[in-house]
Amino acid sequence: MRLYMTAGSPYARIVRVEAIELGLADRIEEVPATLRDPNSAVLAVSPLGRVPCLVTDDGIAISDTRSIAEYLDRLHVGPRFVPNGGPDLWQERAFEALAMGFLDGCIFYGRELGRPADTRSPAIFDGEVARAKRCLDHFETIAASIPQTATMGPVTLASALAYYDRHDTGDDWRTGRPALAAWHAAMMARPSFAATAPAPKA
Ligand SMILES: N[C@@H](CCC(=O)N[C@@H](CS)C(=O)NCC(=O)O)C(=O)O
Repeated sequence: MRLYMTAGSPYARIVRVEAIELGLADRIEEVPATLRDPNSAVLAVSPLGRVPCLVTDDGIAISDTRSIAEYLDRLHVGPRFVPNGGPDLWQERAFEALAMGFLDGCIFYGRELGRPADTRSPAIFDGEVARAKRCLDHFETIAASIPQTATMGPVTLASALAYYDRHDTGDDWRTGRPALAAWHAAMMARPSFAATAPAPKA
């Protein structure tokens, strides 16, 4: 299998962490791609040009993090990475959706941050920052009950927070959110997160 990715993509990181946690990493060749580039390697396999994009051994190009996560999950025997049953299924799915929505919002404002200040849309930027802060406050209130497990929801939130660390708005999200900070530190200590950490920003 080939996984088109960038080292900095928090979405790609979710499935890269999963691959390590499930013992599948040696079956996956990581192919670095560029973004928003007409010459990007990923455009040879997907017109979307987004990462992650997994090309299966059957030649199917899957360009959606959750679908890739499910695909990889079915390649192994053992505890599920993507919960698909059990009494807590909808709680887990609801949490996962919040974590993914938080990540989507962070990407939105991270993109705005990357634009020259005088071309940013204050309404979009401020709205996304407000959304992120509401989510962070919510995650702080439930941090004690978020499992520190290699499963879809927790890995998504941990990857999103690591992205937030690199594209923050100038204020430290850990201030006033000690439970979430401790939870995140525990997740980041997993070898799978250490192995997928992007290079520090110059
Ligand atoms: N909903 C997609 C989002 C993937 C995504 O937006 N990836 C970013 C990199 S972090 C990307 O490829 N951006 C380039 C673009 O949108 O053209 C998923 O879950 O995989």
